[in-house]
Amino acid sequence: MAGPALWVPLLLAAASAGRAAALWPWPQYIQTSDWRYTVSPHGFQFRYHASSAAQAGCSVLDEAFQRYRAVLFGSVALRFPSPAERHTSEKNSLVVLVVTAGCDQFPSLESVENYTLTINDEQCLLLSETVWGALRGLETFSQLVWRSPEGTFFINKTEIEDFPRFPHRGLLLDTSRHYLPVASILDTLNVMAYSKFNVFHWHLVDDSSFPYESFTFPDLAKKGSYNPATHVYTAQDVKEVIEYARLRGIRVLVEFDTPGHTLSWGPGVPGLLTPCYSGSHPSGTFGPVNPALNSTYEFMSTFFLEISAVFPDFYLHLGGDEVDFTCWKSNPDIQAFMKKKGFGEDFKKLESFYIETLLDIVSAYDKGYVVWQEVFDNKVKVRPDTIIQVWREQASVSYMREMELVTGAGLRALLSAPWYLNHISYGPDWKEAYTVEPLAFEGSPEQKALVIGGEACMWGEYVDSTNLVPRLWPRAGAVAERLWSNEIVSNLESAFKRLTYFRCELLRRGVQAQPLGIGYCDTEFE
Ligand code: CP6
Repeated sequence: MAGPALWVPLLLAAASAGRAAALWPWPQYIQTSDWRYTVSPHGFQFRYHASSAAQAGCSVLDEAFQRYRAVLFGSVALRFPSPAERHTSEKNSLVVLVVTAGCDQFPSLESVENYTLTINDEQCLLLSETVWGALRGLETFSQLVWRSPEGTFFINKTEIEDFPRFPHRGLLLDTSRHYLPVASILDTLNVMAYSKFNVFHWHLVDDSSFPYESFTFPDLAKKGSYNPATHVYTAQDVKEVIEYARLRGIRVLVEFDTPGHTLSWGPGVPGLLTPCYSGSHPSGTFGPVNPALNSTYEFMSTFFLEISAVFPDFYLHLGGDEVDFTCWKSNPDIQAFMKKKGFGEDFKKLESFYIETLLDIVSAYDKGYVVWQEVFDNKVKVRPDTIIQVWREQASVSYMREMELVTGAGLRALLSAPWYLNHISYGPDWKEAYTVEPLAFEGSPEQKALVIGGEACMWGEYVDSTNLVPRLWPRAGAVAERLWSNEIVSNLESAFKRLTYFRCELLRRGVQAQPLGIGYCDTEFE
């Protein structure tokens, strides 16, 4: 992990130079100075190094160059560079050298996001193993360029060597409790890239609505969405989200949560849900997916075959949370099935039977899976490469103890229990999210290595496109830095200054991020 010996991680001694002091998230190693260079927007270029494996035509980087040109100089009316500016264009550029191409691939859990950024008398050089690392470096570069009150652009002499602490840095959006327009999702992906998040966990459907337009089962959205004409994601929408995310180095981890949280599936798939009984008669209400019928598993096989093809990420999120047993208990067919299987009165065994069968189905499609912690708590037999997402905040078992238990069983873990952005309070609540230390549990180094990251969650019961942005930003940034930066980056004063600055930068970039406290932004109303 140690970088070149002369490099000091600047942690408490916040660099005074230029804007390096304001980077968010903070890089692993940085050395910066007061020495600065001017950057002229007119002649500035992003260029591929002659020995770069990626060259012009690399979609991921070509498009990133365009985006970052707009982020850097969008407010400047560009004119043709003067002869003097053309003369200096050699140096007035960021040269990008990527070691392995892979411009047409999708990012994955294994993607290497390391990069180094060198700004000195000779050059501005961004060096990375992959295009995904180059994207992270471009974002850092865009945060290093600053503008004097006179309007001149500068960048300070700087050396950065950077890489993420955790490979899975996710943000969950819930598009079932409220439909989120595709534009809201794309806007969120942009800001995720600004803060180096790399997984969009799409909690696509739930009890309230089924906005996913399935081509195998069109009735699901036709009968289960709020409005099949307006409140659905078409195949085209889904493609657009996946590609927009890819171009920003973000994976789309889609969740189809079963057997609970499935009421919206009922109208589109007759017989899928368990009819609840009151006494000896069906009450007319429905419970979780019916685990006692072969037809349920036939449906799931076909449905997840489609999902496996539509979503390119190796992982699917299969849910498995909060299964309410009341309806199962009331139903005589389920009772008979329990008896036949010898489950006794233990409905966790029934739940496990369902999940195990589902996991086998999905495994056969060459997909890995993430599940909520109940699947582990209820002792479901899972593949050793299963990822368990720890979400329960106020349980008999604390979330840190749960992390210990999950990793103790040799399974990989994701932490989200302390990171509910939908919860709000009056005050600087970003600090609670920021001060979480994901590895602060009792365990061996091998256990700690099984923590692959975490996710900030924005559950949608009280959130739609009207309040999503200020509720997400800049608070999600606190989680982003915890998952990217070194564990020792924990000084609250430095974080407050930098996050405040980051929030002002978000405003400048057109993101309606809420304030962290009393104050103002220099660039407001520009
Ligand atoms: N929706 C779904 C939710 C929650 C979960 N699943 C949830 C409930 C309470 C808290 C956090 C999350 N709103 N489908 C649990 C993963 Cl505190």
